[in-house]
Amino acid sequence: MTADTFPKTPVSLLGLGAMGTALARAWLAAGHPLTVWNRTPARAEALVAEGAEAADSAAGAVAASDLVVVCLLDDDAVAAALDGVDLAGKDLVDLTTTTPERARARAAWAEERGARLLDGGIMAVPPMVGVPEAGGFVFYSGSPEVFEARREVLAVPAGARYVGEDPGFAALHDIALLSAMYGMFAGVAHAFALIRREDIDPVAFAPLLGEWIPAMAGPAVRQTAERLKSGDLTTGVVSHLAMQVAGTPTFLATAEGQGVSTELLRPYFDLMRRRLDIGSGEEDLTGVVDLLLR
Ligand code: FVH
Repeated sequence: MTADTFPKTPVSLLGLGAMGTALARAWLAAGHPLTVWNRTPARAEALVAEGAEAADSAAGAVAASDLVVVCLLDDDAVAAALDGVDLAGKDLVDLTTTTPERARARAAWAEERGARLLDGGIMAVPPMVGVPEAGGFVFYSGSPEVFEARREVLAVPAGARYVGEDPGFAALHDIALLSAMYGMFAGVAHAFALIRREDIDPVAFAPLLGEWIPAMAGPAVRQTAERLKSGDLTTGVVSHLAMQVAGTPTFLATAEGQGVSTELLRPYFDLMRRRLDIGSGEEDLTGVVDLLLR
């Protein structure tokens, strides 16, 4: 039997929004028998034409396969869709974005109903799904048995990365990476605002920014992790905290001069100043991390 003729795992998928539809197409393209359900049934029509079975209820979709994937707007939608549905014996994979606390509660809820839960955090946008070279992936946490048993089918839409038995860890990794992304988006917005009123072509400016961010981010992420682990915030520092804090008035003055709000910059600069007040000017910026802990 070759990989092409090996029996494919049946999948039931609840939720046919932008992400659910992309997931569905990836599993259909890989030849997995797919049963779909969506609150608004019309969204299933195109997928039925492509080979999916449409269930007329969430319970019907769940009954159709041992592997049930849920990708809905939020955890309230998951609760609404699965209310009263018999989950006994099912492997439930919840790809809905949620908090670590709610993922843990959902795992306990599933266990009470006789199901094993694997929570997932999708690190991709819909056009990246089913396109391995796009680099998208999904964090998974929760039942290691479900991950091992379902790894192959879960890896069809995007790379599958297991981050631990704690069902909250996939959501935590997801939100941590997305939080860093929003910090990056904030910096990009401020940079474009600075040049906005000048005779500078934003399209010509973009590659400068696009090369600068990864050049700085890679080493900064690695060094921050190493310093957090070792507790050594000063050895080998090339851009000292004291120097960086001394430079902050220049950034604020430039923003003011360009008629740009400093509201995105100030909170971070305030943290740098607070760290300098209680730490050492010879540190790098790692000390800011623990200032955020409450
Ligand atoms: N799209 C993206 O870029 C991101 C990428 C990273 C991961 N997210 C998360 O994926 C979840 C689903 O996102 P989505 O893009 O598919 O979202 P929508 O297109 O808005 O579709 C929402 C689906 O949820 C259904 N739904 C909403 N409320 C309920 C409810 N009370 N009961 C049952 N279903 C519900 C909705 O159904 P309908 O409106 O078509 O009837 C859609 O199927 C999400 O957690 C992202 O954070 C996507």
